Amino acid sequence: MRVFVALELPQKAKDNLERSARQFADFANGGNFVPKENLHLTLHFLGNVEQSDLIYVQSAMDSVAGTPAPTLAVTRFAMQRTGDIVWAKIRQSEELTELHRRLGDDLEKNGFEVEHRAFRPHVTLIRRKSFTLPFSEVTKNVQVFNMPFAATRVTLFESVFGAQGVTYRPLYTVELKA
Ligand code: 2AM
Repeated sequence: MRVFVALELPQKAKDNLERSARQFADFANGGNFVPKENLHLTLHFLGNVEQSDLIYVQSAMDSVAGTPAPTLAVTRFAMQRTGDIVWAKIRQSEELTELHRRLGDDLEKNGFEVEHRAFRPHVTLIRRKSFTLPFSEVTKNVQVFNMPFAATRVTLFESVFGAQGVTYRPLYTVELKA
């Protein structure tokens, strides 16, 4: 199964991102807007993992349970390097960096491969975007709701591909200390 570990976003944060996404939609020719309920911040993408190995992911997650919850805030909207994905960039913080590092270390100890390139915290909003104006013009019309919020839930999700597109099925959650 295709799995990843992510920070869940509080409902209010998802509502605000959805409000920005609706403003992007006014300038869109197409593109896949991520459904509000799918919005998340990936900490570690694991790819295909056998169901019987999920316990080792869970035990790595247990090692970060109760550690400080990062305070997140959207800094701006940006295009990912490939140019067809719109991200909400999330401000780096010590708690977030530390959570990402600790979880990565424990996943590696448990035998999983994690990416070592720089961690760029983001929430993907739109895939295969296509706008009627240059992106720099579009963003002038999109409000950034930058009120900080605590992300207290680290969840292991399975990506499930179905007729309705992709859905993320939560398999296991640990709580952080707010
Ligand atoms: P993205 O939002 O930047 O696309 C579920 O697909 C989650 O896993 C998404 O957050 C996605 O990141 C991330 N993901 C998917 N494939 C990935 C890969 N090959 N490397 C890193 N992250 C990936």
